[in-house]
Amino acid sequence: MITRRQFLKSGLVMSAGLMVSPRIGVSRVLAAGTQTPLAGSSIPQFVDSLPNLDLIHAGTSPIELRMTEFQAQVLPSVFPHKTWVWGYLQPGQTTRASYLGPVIVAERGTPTEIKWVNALGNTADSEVLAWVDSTDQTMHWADPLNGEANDCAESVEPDNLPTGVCAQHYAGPIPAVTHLHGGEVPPVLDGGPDAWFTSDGAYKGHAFYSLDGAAATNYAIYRYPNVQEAAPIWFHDHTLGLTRLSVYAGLAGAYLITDPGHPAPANLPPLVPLVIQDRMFDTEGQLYFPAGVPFVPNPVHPFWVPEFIGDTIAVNGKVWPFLEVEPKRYRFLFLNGSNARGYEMFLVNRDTKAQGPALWQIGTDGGYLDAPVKIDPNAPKGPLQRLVMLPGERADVIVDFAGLAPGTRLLLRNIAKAPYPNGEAPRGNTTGRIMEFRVVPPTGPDTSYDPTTGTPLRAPMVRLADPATGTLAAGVTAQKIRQLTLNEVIGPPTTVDGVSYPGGPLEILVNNSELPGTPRPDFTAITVGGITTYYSELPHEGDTEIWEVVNLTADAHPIHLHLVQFQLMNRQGFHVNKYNAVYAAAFPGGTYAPGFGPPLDYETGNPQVLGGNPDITPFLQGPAKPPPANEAGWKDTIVMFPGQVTRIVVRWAPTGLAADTGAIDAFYPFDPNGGHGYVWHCHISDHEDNEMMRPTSVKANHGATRTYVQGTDY
Ligand SMILES: [Cu+2]
Repeated sequence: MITRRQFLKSGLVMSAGLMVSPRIGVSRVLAAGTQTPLAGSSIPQFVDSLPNLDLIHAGTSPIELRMTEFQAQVLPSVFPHKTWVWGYLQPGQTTRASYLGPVIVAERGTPTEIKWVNALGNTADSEVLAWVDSTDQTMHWADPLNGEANDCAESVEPDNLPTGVCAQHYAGPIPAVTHLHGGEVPPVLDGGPDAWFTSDGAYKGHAFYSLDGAAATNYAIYRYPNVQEAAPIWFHDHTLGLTRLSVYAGLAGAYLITDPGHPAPANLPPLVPLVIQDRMFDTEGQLYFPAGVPFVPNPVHPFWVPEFIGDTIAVNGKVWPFLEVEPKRYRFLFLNGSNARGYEMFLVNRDTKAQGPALWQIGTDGGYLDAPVKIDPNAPKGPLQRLVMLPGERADVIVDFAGLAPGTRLLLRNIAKAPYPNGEAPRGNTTGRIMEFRVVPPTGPDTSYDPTTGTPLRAPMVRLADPATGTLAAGVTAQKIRQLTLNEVIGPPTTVDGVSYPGGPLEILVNNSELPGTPRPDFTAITVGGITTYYSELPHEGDTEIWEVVNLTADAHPIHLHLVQFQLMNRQGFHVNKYNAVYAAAFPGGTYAPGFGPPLDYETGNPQVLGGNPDITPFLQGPAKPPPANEAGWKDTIVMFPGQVTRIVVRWAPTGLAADTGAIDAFYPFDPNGGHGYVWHCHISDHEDNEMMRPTSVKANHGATRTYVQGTDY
């Protein structure tokens, strides 16, 4: 009997063509087959109005949020079934209109203490079939029972794995952990993949933390410092190997940091969150998640799909809602909370087919832009024609409905292919539609902030990258340059019941390294809670680094770094085939070795830069393109296109520090250093769940050390 982990390794060898194709039996692998999919095209649209999300103004009192299973009317109310979902409920709540939320509004300078309670129960009691019937224990995942729940009888084993390798869905207490996405927080409050804890309080990941010092509980108390600039950040589940399913079940909400010291422009229209997520349903109205054959004949991970692409669009937890708007300005916070689907969005008049009005973007992941950026479907072809968002990204947007007659109906359209940008086009009548806006008579004049005036949105932001030139901004020095790759590991072709399938993805990697990494002389072993992880990105607090990420895969990936907001410097094409040949040849033995890490020594393999990869410079093609205006702000998640090098400037320090602050003088107001640290990863949750994630641990500032008192120093 070999372990799952060993088998994964053997699967990777197989991907290099050294083993024969596995035997796959369709009939019993269809674990999700107890559900009958409901075609998205059969669901009526624009029946219900957009749900309001619960709002919590965080003060100085602690907040409690309980991860709870409940039923919500996710499908249109004409549909006879409610949907079992998971959400963060407040004490006393047993249900809620939307699984999403709440929206927490916190003030900079006032910490927010949240008790995250895992009240999700046991898989045996859960009605969320999309979660229960899609977990894949062959993956590197939380595994609370240490494989005990994995002991399955031969008779129920999926046939597509060798005898002795068991791939039952998980049965046991449900693990969860909440990550504050975009938050500048100490590592113990990051809520990363190894900080999970189970609903029965009996099991925890090795990075578990609770402010009260509890060793193992069904809750974690985090006291967020709220020291960063105003920003529309959010929170969601981040459990190792389960994020795609737990967020799909509903675990996500928004967290808006406001800054009384640097107020927003006067009279911004009230903010309406628009959290966009694709979903699938079964004929009973329950969430459906395709897992395993025949979707992906995967010889390594039988229940994992490389990208979940749903046939239905939900906004704020409601399938195809409408929103009544007066002919005036509205402010929308767009958040792509999907697993894998990207969106290219614009408004169109349903009756006249005229495109518009324009979307005026006023903010990005990390806060306000300096000035509004017009995204206009009638503009010349280019990046400012449509609002492009991959999972994890936010866009703060003003739309002016003025001049539209009551009764006008506008569609929010999506034309992004999935997977982005070269996959299948969305269907015009289903996934090409996000929601409808209906104009109603005005109730008064509009005195709100007008983005067309160009009135600055803020004191000019600190610039690490110069958006005009696509280079480092004046006064900025980079202490390190890392050149890192994005890799997709493709398995061998398979034949299922006489049908041939091309090899599909087995796992997706950053810098060809799995999350835990492998022992190498150029990786640093850090052991926390008895678990050793091999780190390669160990930045110093205060340092500014340029990350040049070379996308060797066929798809775009939204790459997300924890702790920091960074800036996009530029994007540049490269000759993929020529580079790939040199890249593969650089591995020991001269052929690409999945999961090996970079082919060369991380520190010294490329004398120019860190990362351990053959230098990309000789293979670059065309000019380095500066960021489009709406991406030239603080970002924590950025789209990295296939066939391109995406260069970002990452300063391991707060965003507000002047650009010319010396590295030895740049500190967080809390201790970001040491220990288990953070992660950086692809925000396609199907990818991050399958190894497209690496640890980072911040090392002490090169300069003067400071004494922090963890938990009370902010
Ligand atoms: Cu990805």
